[in-house]
Amino acid sequence: MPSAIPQNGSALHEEPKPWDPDHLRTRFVQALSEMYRTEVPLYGKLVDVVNQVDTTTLQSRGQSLNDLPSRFQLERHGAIRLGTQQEMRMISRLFAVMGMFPVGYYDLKMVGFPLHGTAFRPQTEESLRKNPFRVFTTVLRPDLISSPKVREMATSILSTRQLFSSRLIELIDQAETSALANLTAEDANNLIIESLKIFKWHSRSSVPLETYLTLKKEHPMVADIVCFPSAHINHLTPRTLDIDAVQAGMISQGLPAKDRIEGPPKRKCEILLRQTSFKALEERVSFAGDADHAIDGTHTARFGEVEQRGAAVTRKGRELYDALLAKAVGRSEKEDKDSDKVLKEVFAEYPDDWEVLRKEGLVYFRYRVAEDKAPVAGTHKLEGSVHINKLLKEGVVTCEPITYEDFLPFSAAGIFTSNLGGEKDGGTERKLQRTEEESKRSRVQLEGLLGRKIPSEIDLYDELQTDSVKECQALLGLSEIVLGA
Ligand code: OOG
Ligand code: NI
Repeated sequence: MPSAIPQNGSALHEEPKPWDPDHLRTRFVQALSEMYRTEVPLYGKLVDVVNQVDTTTLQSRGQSLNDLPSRFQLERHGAIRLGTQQEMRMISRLFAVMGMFPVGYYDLKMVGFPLHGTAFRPQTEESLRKNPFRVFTTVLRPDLISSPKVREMATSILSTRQLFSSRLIELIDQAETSALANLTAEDANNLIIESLKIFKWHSRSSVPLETYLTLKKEHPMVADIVCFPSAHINHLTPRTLDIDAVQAGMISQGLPAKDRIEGPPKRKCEILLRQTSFKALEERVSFAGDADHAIDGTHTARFGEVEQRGAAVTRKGRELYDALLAKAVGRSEKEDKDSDKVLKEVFAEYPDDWEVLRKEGLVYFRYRVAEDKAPVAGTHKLEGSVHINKLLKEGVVTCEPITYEDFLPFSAAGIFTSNLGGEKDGGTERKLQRTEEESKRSRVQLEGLLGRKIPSEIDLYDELQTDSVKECQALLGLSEIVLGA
């Protein structure tokens, strides 16, 4: 396994320590990506399409792949669905060893799934710069399964599942308690190998076909979670520079692309996240039959996804996004029009100019003292309290939008739904109305389980922006830099 990731100029050159969390995360995502490529060959094809598109996009800008910040070259996200609270607790301990911590609460009850979860991801600017790999991780909420019989069936099957090998648990214990220095490079290799087992696909179900069908009828997600011995990764998602070109590329190369891109429409100033996928394939599965006779069946779960990431928006920016999205969905349902066209029309209301987005407080920015200005800090004519607009105008400070590192539950639902194999007759889905109050309660439950508060992603972006302003303040020797109106 390669010990160093491809880096561009500014990156580290010394050999990272084997137990460095950022390094472990990078090795892990590389190994996971390799495994998924062999399990789902279409994912390999998708990665090829992304590389072609990005190369072409960069060429048109007079650049090559090597000019991209290193994080781009290995950037991915994945998703897993867990069955029990114990599994969630243990995965959070494993991810912490790889420098990934819960960010954001996602109540998927709002989109009709008996699940809730969080994104495990790096939180610091430095770790994100090295490798922002994140895993959208959900856990089943048996209380949301409407049939008592199915609920009992699901919990009893899950109660005997062992996702984590004893070697892995031992390594996690050690990483948490002893000085990391005591762990060797070989231990690190084992951690990766043992971790992959959690995410690996098993074509042999742990239940009889009849049980699978009962669970699937209740909700396909429940069957996907309960009937297999692992928490197979259900997709892996590379980042691209031009998702419209990847969508077209998938279609022209015969990949079963979903018909539309989720998220905001194409814009000059990309915000949040745009995603599309190729549809999950029907895979052969053998189910436990009578007297050791396996019965053949199929399961639809695993797919490949691609995303284009834009800027992180403020609370105000998010409210505007949610409101416009709801309006667009409502209009295209009512008017039965091409939803992409409606989306574009409705989003004309969302400013599409960085300067306006910044001044209106819709997007978060990372501020920096301009390179040639830092040495003269303190000697320039500015003192006391200065407005950021003045510093930007005079070229003392520069800014760039902060990248959105998280997820969008409505987009997730769009992707989920196109990958469920069309099952919609379940008992659970229709009943999942949720209230804000309930959502708060379930969030607290998940936090209790993880033993820590789940920060809101927006608060983290706010902090990054504020820290960058403070850094400028200190470098320029100002008492205050004023943001906002
Ligand atoms: C999670 C889907 C969420 C995304 O990109 O929005 C996600 C799942 O399918 O379990 O990965
Ligand atoms: Ni995804």
